[in-house]
Amino acid sequence: QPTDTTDAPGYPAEFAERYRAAGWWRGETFGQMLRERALNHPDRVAIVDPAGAGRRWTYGELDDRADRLAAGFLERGIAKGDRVVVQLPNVAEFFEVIFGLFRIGALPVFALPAHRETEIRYFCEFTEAAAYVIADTSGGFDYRDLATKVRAEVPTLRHVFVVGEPGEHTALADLESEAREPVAVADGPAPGDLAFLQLSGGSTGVPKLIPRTHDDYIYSLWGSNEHCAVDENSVYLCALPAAHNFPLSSPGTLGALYAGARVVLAPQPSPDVAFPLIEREGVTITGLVPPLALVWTEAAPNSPHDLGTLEVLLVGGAKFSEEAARRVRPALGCTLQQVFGMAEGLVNYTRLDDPEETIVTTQGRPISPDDEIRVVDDEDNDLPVGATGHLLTRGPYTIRGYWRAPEHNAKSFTADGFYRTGDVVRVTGTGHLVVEGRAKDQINRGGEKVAAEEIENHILAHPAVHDVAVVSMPDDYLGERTCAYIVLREGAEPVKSIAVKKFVRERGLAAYKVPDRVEFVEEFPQTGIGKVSKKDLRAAIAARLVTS
Ligand code: J2J
Repeated sequence: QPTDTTDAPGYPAEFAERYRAAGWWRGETFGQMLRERALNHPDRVAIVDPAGAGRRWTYGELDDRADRLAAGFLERGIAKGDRVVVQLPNVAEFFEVIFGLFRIGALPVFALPAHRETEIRYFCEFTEAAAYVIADTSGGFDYRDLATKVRAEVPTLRHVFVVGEPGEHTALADLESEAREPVAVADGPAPGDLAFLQLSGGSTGVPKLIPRTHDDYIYSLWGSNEHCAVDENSVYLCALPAAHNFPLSSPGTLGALYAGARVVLAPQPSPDVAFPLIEREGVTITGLVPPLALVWTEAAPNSPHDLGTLEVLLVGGAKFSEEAARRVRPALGCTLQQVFGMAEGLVNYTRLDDPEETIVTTQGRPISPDDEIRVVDDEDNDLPVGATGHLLTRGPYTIRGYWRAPEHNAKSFTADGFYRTGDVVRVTGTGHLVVEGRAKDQINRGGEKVAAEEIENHILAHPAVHDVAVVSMPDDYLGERTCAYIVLREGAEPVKSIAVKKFVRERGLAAYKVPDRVEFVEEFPQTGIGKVSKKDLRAAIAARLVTS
């Protein structure tokens, strides 16, 4: 059963055959994978959730819970192909929910805990979601109120399931207990079917959705496991938000579960929360974005906790400076593994046995021998090895198009199916990639991606604003932060920076999208062809930061 080509361009038959013949696509589904692990080692611990009194779910228990939830979803009329927006913090229920959905072939849509009304409403509306799964409260925020608002606005949204106290919605625990018959794996999705929709970092007005199949994503998991030496003895600490593609799949929680390893959930990535967990659970591998990796390397030498079990620290999501990279091994006593990945597919790792110089100066090389890499100029001409240019890629776990976005796909993919990553890279003689910059209109705020256009659209809604351009500005901690340059309407009353930030926040956006700084100007610098020159704006704000 092929991918539904009306929603998402699938892999052309010749490529699918090749990836299957090469052994990359193993013909497995997530539902089947968990069932097999549960049969082989039911009593091994799969998930450790230290929140509250602490919980340890074995593979047998996780499988059983996923089964009961799957049956519960079906009883409520949630069926194969339906979309379910999942917005949970790092709690064990995240895994029973997604495996319950995987098992019946319903598609989780992975929202982040930081998302607010505007984003959630969009995900629910655009995907015509049948259900929305939340925690009651987390990080001081009540998701039930958010769900009430969104439910009133989105007619397709028939159910809200709540981990914890349900309020006016349905408790996830009730859904589980009502269920009786386990769902047969055979009734679920086929390996070539979509498994879920992941969010793109994006550079457009609204985030694009990334359709991933069981076959392709599972390859990225076991491929990652091989390069990161994850096996059944590994203990993976999930310190970043679990739904993000990096901690989910590189090799992440799902890679660890594929290997029959143990997943430890950290409610927070800070050293005071994570270090005791590393010591107590014997964590061997984890993944961090660069700002957190810096915090960890600074905290480790003075920490009372023994981090001796930690073998590998993956760092990715944004460029990790060579200087910071050099500090990892001395401070943490483990191997740094740089990872340059994207939710659309391609993931690169430095190899554990690469020379130290390669580990600290490159962002790794692709998982698969069948990952095709092109580095091109502005006209799509291939550049010689070593030259810096646009990265295009195609391969056994890289999508061929976004979900329900044919117009955008025509721009983001070449006619022969290469994804235009928007990253500017060069390839070294050993085939390692070095990220040199970015051509997409995005700000990478320490791994959190902000699409300039999305924020610009919100700021444009302000009555005093005539025009706006959102650009990155350098930042010691996050690498980049956002700066909104604003031209006010003629005759408009002056507006304060803080009022602009408040305005954006009140439109119901994730806090990380609120501009860090606002600058008012009379007009924007122009490029030769009369477009706003963001390059000049970036240079202007960088210069101002140096002098102030
Ligand atoms: C520079 N830029 C990087 C790196 C990602 C593993 C790791 C990360 C992601 C991720 C992921 C970078 N150096 N080491 O999905 O599985 C920037 C690039 C890239 C974009 C993708 C994974 N690692 N980036 O970050 O979909 O610009 O995935 O195109 O969030 O992050 O962002 P995202």
